[in-house]
Amino acid sequence: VDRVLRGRIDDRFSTVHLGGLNLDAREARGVRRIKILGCGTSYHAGMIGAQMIEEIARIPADAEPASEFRYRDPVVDPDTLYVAVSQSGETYDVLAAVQELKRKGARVLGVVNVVGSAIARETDGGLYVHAGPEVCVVSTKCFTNTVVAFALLALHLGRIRDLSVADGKRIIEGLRRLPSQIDEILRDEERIAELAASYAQAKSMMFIGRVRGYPVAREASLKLKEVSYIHAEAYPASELKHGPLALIEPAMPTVAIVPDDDLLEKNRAAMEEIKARAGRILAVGHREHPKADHSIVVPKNETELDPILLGIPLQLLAYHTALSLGRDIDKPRNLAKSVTV
Ligand code: F1P
Repeated sequence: VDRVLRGRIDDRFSTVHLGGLNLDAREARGVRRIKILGCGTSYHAGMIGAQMIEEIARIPADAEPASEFRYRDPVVDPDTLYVAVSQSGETYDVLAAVQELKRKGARVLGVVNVVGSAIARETDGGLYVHAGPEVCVVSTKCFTNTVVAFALLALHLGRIRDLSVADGKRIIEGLRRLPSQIDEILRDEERIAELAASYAQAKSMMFIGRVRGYPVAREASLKLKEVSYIHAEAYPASELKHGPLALIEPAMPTVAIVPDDDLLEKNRAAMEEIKARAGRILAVGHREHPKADHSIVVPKNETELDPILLGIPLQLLAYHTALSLGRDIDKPRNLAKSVTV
């Protein structure tokens, strides 16, 4: 990890690039803002990454779909570090955004899975996420690995800046616990499959989450759409009352991302609003939720790292929903493995 993060690009790596961040401590301290760009699942991983960078490194950060960014003649700020995210490294919208940024003199890093891909070659440095090949069209393990890569980036930047030694150690220990906690989630697969079969008849589903839970809700809804073709909407839980509550009724189940964090009470209140309108709720968090009809419980980690584990049962939920509907999960209709036009 340290080698990947600390290394500067070495000439030996120049044909594949991404040999390291290519950012020394002085440069890293000078970063005033981080802007993350990606499409689809990679955009959602970037949203989580932006939150981790804000929480752990205390650098203002946000994510935007690269497909929007490239068309709006963006103002490029020299103190902003841009990060392009892509599983395939070939997605044209991301590549075009990188080229536009480079043309305007920005420094762009990549967080990419496929070694030597076009985006990896165009960026000034960055991280390979080493998820291995994604054999199916939709990105799953790469999503998880990309979020872990962002946690490492946040930790690295935090350590160069003001992150305390104790917090750094706490996050490292949290990262070390992930593999066994992921195994624990995977052991729950049979129950998740049963839940998926019971929700698979829905015509439409709502996904809600607040702050760390919101990008997880977005990715879960995208995964469900992509492989099961069930219509799914994701909203920040606090936006429910600004309109989407009108959609809640018994035929519109809600998947609520409700981790044990400082927002738990607020999230419980959102579940009450849904129950008051006879909505069915599947809660995903760190405990059984009496207000929900069903709960999926994932192991608790450090709060900043919660999104990593919360996403995994939702990938399984989408997979088993699609399976129970007889969909071709590896080759969903109308989707390309990488969108190169
Ligand atoms: C981005 C992406 C995928 C999505 C689909 C189309 O790909 O939007 O997230 O599942 O395959 O492309 P990438 O830039 O991460 O390779």
